[in-house]
Amino acid sequence: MELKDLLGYENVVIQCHDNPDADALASGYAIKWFFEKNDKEARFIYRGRNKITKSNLLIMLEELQVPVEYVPEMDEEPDLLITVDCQYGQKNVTETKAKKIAIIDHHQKTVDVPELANIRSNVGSCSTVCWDMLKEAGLNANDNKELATALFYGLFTDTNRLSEVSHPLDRDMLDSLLVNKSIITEMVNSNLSFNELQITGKAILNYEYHETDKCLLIQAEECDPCILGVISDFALETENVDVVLAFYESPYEVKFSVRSCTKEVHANELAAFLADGLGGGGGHLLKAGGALRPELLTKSAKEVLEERLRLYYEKYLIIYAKNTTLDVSKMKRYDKLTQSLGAVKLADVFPIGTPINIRTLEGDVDTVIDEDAYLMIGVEGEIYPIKAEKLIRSYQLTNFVYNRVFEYEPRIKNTVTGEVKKVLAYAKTVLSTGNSFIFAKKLEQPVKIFTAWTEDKYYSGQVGDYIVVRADDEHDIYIVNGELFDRFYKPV
Ligand SMILES: [Mn+2]
Repeated sequence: MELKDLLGYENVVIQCHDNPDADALASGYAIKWFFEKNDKEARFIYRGRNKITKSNLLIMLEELQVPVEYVPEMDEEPDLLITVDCQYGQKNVTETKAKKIAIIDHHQKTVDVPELANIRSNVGSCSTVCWDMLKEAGLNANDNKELATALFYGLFTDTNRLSEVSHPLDRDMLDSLLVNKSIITEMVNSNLSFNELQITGKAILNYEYHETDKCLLIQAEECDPCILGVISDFALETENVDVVLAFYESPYEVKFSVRSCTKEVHANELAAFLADGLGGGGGHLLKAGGALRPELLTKSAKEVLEERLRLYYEKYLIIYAKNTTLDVSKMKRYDKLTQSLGAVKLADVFPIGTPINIRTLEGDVDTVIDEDAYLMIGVEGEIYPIKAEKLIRSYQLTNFVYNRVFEYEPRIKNTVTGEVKKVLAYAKTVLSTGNSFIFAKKLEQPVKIFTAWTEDKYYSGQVGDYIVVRADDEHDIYIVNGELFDRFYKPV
């Protein structure tokens, strides 16, 4: 769905979830502004039992002139109701009767999605979704500085002060918004109420320490999710604590934050594992967060999280490739098949000497373009820089166009001028040359492997994936996805 699909309706109401947070307010603000820019009226409302009282939000309403109305009782039945930062039918949004429903959100889908919907579950905030939709509609949020500041603050608060941002679209928005920093500072420093300060203290007093895993489990009362970030960041500083899981349970949601300071646990992987099938989780290696849907839990959130935490720690065998030699007599020998991949000569995109930022789903890389700099697009769509010499050694260059579909098409920014170009227009097909032999076997237990090249970051392999070692280098051990293995290798 695009925003222009919403212009054909007369009586339009935008509604965010009850007890709105900054992201919900910024999102409704953005959509209302879209209607204004198209010379149409739309009301932006929130409902439920409580009027906003949190001081950072009161500052936001006042200083950023958020045009929202509190409407506990609603008589009219609009032609179009757009719910933002929530999904019509969820418990946290008071039901408003309407002839047509549209949904703009970034949470996991929990309802039957109507035809008018844009739900992007992996994006950090609904503000980001709205910002992207405005852009698609030809509008620039920076033309309204209060709105731009509100959108920034929406992402800021929904991702624990940006520490849990992981989607490149969120980073695109952060790069582009012009914000009023002094208002942000003011809101950030009115973030905790005295009540929440107490919740923080009480939660920390009730920690549970799992000594073998050096893991701290902390349950808080229902609170603003940002408190979980405050609690877990602080608790992680304790000696002999490597991982912190802080959470609260409410009838509407279970929210949690994960922090890790050990290279053997990636916070984002643990968060995704905790929420698997019950909600969603993600973030960075060191900081992550997530949510569970209470209606899917058969026991208390605490029991579920404790059990999953234990399973997570029991699950993996850890391998340090540098000091490991696998017994190849128990493995089969394979030859690598020819693969077709993509490559981009960076000097085709911007002139030699240009400092650039390459943005992909996996993260950002900064580099300077030289004659030999290429970008590889791997079989699974992963992007990494490669030098001409290595490229030519292992691949045969062709002049064929390269095409594939990405969840987020990688883009390259000239960091001096700010000009951004997408990579596909410059990509050519390359073919891998065969003749490299490996030994491989299927994993019977999940592993975390620190390869010889990445001593501070591991790759996870699950049962059914393959563990592989190069025939000519016993320490070059890595994991290959089980579903893709047959496409890459043939037995010899
Ligand atoms: Mn949100």
